[in-house]
Amino acid sequence: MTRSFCLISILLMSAVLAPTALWAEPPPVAADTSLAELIDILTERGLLSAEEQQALRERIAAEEQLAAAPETAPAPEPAPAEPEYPTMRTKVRLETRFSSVQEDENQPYFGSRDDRTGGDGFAVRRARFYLTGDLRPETGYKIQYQSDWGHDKVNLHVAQMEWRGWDCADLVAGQLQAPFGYEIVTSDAYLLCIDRAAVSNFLPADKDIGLRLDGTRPILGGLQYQLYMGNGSGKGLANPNSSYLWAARLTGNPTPELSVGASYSSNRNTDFSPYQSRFLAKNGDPYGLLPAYTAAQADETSWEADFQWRRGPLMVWGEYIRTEIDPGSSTSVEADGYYLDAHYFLPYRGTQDKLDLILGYQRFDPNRAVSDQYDLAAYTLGFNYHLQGGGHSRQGCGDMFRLNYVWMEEAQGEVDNDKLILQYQTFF
Ligand SMILES: [Ca+2]
Ligand SMILES: [Ca+2]
Repeated sequence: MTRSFCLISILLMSAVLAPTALWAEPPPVAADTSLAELIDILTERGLLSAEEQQALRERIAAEEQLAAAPETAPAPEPAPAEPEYPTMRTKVRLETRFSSVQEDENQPYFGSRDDRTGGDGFAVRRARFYLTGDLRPETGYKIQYQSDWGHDKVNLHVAQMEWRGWDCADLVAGQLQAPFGYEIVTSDAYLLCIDRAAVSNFLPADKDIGLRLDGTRPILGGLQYQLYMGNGSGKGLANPNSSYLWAARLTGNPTPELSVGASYSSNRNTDFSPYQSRFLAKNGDPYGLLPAYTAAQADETSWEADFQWRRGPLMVWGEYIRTEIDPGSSTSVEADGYYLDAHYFLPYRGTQDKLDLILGYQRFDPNRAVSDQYDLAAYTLGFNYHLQGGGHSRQGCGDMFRLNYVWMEEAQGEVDNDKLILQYQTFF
């Protein structure tokens, strides 16, 4: 009734304030004239348009109905509807590059395709297509196809199911990322340097087929954990024997600015590992270990520790990894390495999230018992230009131009393999 009273007041005020010429012959307004009649009169006098008349009538009718029956008042906004299952989302990652190596011939291979003879020039470094979504609130899936440089066929890179129905952990099954290390499990769209360090390419387990438990409740006073068991034979391959790859990873945040992690893995009697398929096979098996893998007799044991520290525009990542390879019939080989990368957002046109400066240092030693051409020390100077604005977070922006210059020093038989890489990438 209060609103009706206001309405009447407004109408009467309008009438009073209207030019007096319109009231030359005052209308015979009866004391019991209804509000609707008053509106009709004002319309006749040209003080209200037909649309205003109609709108006011509807408003009065609604208020009268509400006054007569308050229960017909409109219901509060309903909660957002549940998504219609199954849900599906697509993502695309493209990385196109130009690289130039000093002398692109017979250089040692350190995990980047630009290192291989004939590997520089223009290339589509990554072409990835993702389908992700949920079948039900507690069941998700992820499929990733790749057609990267060097692959002549599109192939299945990731195919995993995720069960989130437990309170304490999520179960992930399929072809997935083994939980070991930091840089290798981070999408290269978000790496600080354009390419991973050699130690990340060669020593951690990578994609494998098996089961992973991702803890959702902290343990040991605040640590997150992941546990893995799988074939240990890489993508798309069955297990040749009854030994499996086991891996575990713990991560924590001692301070809001510091993340730390540590991982351990064991792969007994294996026929495959990134060390075997990437380092040994592509460098001509310098230590004579490939026959042990062919016979599925190599035992690998690895551990690592990593940290990521961020404060405002500055970010520093470091990681050390060590692997022992026991071929059974001869002496074990120990391999190790580390990287230390710094990233700083430079002031640029009044912002500080568009242009990064990157400084990187890494060491890799595939056999600590010998000094040879595969002992690497490398320095990187780089810049990233974020097309969308990067934000000061790892997941801030995968859409950027990158420029890296990498100086590569081998302990023996130094070769001219320094390289310049320009990359234009997007991830959406
Ligand atoms: Ca060495
Ligand atoms: Ca060199």
